[in-house]
Amino acid sequence: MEVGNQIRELRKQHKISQKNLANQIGVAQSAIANYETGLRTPNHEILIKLANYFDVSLDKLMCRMHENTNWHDVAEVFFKSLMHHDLDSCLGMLRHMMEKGINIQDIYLKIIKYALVKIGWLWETGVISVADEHLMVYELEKVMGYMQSDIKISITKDKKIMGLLPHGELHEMPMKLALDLLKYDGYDTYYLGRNIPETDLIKFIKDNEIETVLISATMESSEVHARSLANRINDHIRCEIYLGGQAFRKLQFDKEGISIEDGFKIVSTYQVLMEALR
Ligand code: B12
Repeated sequence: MEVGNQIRELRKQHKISQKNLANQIGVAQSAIANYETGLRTPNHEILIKLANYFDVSLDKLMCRMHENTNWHDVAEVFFKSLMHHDLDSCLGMLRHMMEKGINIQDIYLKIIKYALVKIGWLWETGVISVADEHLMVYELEKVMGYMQSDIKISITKDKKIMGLLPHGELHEMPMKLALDLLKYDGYDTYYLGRNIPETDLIKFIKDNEIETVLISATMESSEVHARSLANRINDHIRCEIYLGGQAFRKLQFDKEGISIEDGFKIVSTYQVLMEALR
């Protein structure tokens, strides 16, 4: 059941009209009507007011969490707060989910990734400007940072993992998402970005005893640079190298979601990488 249907159900159970409910919550009657028909999704603040008024948990109001989570609704509410640059609500939602024991991988891949893809879609369709796109991505990264400072991260796995971007690639978020997830999973991770002089890069790998290098390529034009970066690292030092990202989406993967090439592997998803590292 979607959040709108749930609001209607609860309103009927409490035998209250849309108008009265709107007065109690401090919104217009049309807002309640729009929530109920699914035309609009209430923001985090309104959801809390509704949950308090009906005396139900947010989980119940949103017909979720865990296995029954209605991820689309949750992701939409989060996205709406981000659109309004309401970072407190964004963070509040993520904190609430973590308190409820929702796993961090779901939060990243179903809420944060959803927001990134939706930002891209709104930009592509001309709904938001490049300026809005940049600001929202920046704010999203800030929310991810705050969230991290809330969690006690401990290194439990004896493997150091470094993340790089190929030459010309500006899409950092996919790599940062992967490294955060690995960090939450107990790996020691390092993000170095792009254009590190080769000698410095090799020295860093040696000095820090990095065992695994990840390279994320989003733009089609980055595919060739990602492969050449992997080959150049291989020329100097032996370490596991995994490539991933949208640039490889047309590649034929084996049934495990991996494509094995000379000196490195290309993986189709984060989950496949996590499995491969185990
Ligand atoms: C944010 C964003 C930007 C930001 C990046 C900011 C930052 N700090 O990262 C900025 C504004 C810089 C930007 C710039 C551009 N962008 Co842009 N951008 C996006 C957007 C909206 C989100 C990207 C993202 O983070 N997605 C979320 C991640 C988590 O999902 P993902 O990329 O699919 O990654 C998944 C897997 O591939 C995998 N994965 C990814 N990397 C790795 C690595 C490993 C090792 C593993 C295991 C897995 C893995 O895991 C992820 C989770 O499932 C996308 C829209 C979209 N649909 O993705 C466009 C998008 C990627 N951008 C696009 C374009 C065209 C551009 C520009 C050319 C725009 C322009 N005209 O200037 C420039 C080019 C920049 C450059 N040279 O790299 C196109 C790319 C088309 C293509 N594939 O060739 C997209 C798809 C938008 C579109 N539909 O047109 N962009």
